[in-house]
Amino acid sequence: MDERLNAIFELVLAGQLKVVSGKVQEALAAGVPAEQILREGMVAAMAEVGCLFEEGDIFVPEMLMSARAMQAGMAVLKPALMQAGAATSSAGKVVIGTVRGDMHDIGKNLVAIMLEGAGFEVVDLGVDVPVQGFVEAVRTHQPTIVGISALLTTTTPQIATTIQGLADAGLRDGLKIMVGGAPVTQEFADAVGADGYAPDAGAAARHALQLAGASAL
Ligand code: B1M
Repeated sequence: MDERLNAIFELVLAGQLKVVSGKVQEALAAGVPAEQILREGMVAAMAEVGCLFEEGDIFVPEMLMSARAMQAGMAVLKPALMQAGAATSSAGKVVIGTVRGDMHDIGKNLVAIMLEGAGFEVVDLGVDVPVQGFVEAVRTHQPTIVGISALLTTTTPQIATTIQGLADAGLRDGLKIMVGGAPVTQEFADAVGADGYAPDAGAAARHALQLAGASAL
């Protein structure tokens, strides 16, 4: 691995919030593509953090430090990632959030960045969003797409509850729903009646463009 990417990987892994931004900036200035920094430096480090946590080698505070370091790096990468999408016209509006009971937002934030890069106006509801939060946001913002994220096996059922809540509120017709998050699969998305599923942020932006195109027909 490129030594700059390796340094970013190690800094995110060690939760070195203060130095990671500078290293990401250096890598960008040296011509390393933003997408590669994200994938090989930062996302790979978070996957390693997950493994270490699972094995009991690190605990929640360390996981949180790594998450903060990743977010600091993402802030530096954001303009370059959005430029890679290079949208010129508005693709529509997306309301996005992480479900009730779930505090994970790094993946959702990345999806939001890529959606903005693809030309969507994004209304980010944050984390721990109750069904009623999605319902009210759809009433207020009238989006083309609702994006629902969940990272825990214990919170994925909330995706189904949220989709049902939108239907019960009479908001499901004409609304496209896209779901994602590490434990979410295409099979799960089909089973809960979502219109779309994406395994990562880049795929989410491409899929959202397809869904918005279909909804405009
Ligand atoms: Co948590 N956590 N965590 N955690 N955490 C996981 C998810 C876990 C897999 C770690 C592990 O054990 N290996 C595990 C879940 C196990 C399970 O459910 N099967 C876990 C656990 C157990 C927990 C706690 C319960 C720990 C505890 O307290 N004992 C606790 C729960 C808190 C809660 O939510 N109620 C907890 C807490 C935390 C922190 C707060 C410390 C922190 C989150 C900080 C934050 O997000 N601001 C944290 C972190 C950092 C992780 C890991 C290490 C990294 C997650 C991440 O950011 N990945 C994670 C391990 C792992 O994922 N391997 C873990 C990087 C990110 C870019 O990927 O989020 O997958 P991801 O997003 C991707 C795709 O999934 C997809 O695109 C994204 C970008 O490519 N995607 C979408 C996501 N949303 C999408 C939406 C879409 C489309 C695609 O459409 C709308």
